[in-house]
Amino acid sequence: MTMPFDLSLYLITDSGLAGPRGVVETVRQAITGGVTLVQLRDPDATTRTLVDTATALLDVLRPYGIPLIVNDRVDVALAVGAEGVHVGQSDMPTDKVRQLIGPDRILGLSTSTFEQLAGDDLGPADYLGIGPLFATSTKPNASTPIGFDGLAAMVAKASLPVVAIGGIKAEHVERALAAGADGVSVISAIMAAEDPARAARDFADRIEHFRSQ
Ligand code: 3NM
Repeated sequence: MTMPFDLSLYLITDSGLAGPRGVVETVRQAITGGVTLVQLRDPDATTRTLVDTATALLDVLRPYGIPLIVNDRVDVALAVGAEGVHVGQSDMPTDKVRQLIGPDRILGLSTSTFEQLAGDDLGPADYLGIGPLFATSTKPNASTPIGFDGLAAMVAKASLPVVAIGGIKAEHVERALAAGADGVSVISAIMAAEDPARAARDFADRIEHFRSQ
């Protein structure tokens, strides 16, 4: 059984956008604003840097009980004892990832088409990232944006919890959740914010407000 996790406000790291403040310090600040899940993502980093950053992130996240998900790198996740792995369509197939990480760790999968939503890869996954909701410069090779209507249509077909991703700002929270997403996944709007705690709190407040209605 996969350990419990909360997709509500899912922060993904970006070392470039964090700038001189650094990824670990940015995450440290952001979690005080209400982040519920953190993914270490740095496709260009060396393995050593990933291991060091993941270890430092675990030190920051563990006292809050916030799980750490490692993007793509199953080996790094296992080496540091992270709580999960997130893979894309061209990464390791989810059945192989599940074999390696065992039944308890969290496994996420990125999907951007209806065809992918119907694929065998969903079976071993615990949640889906669906996007991009909007065009984003953070992932230049992302697919065509799906918008709120596309998100709603895809969520309706999804058999797993969904986190929306791509170009999401705080003002999009209500419509993303109204489209059926279980949460929002954010890079630039928090990682590049002057005040990551305040930026995260803006998201978290809107999520709470939406759910209290
Ligand atoms: N994956 P920002 S969009 C990492 O559509 C990533 O699968 C996407 O960054 C997908 O919040 C994206 O700065 C980048 O737009 C999201």
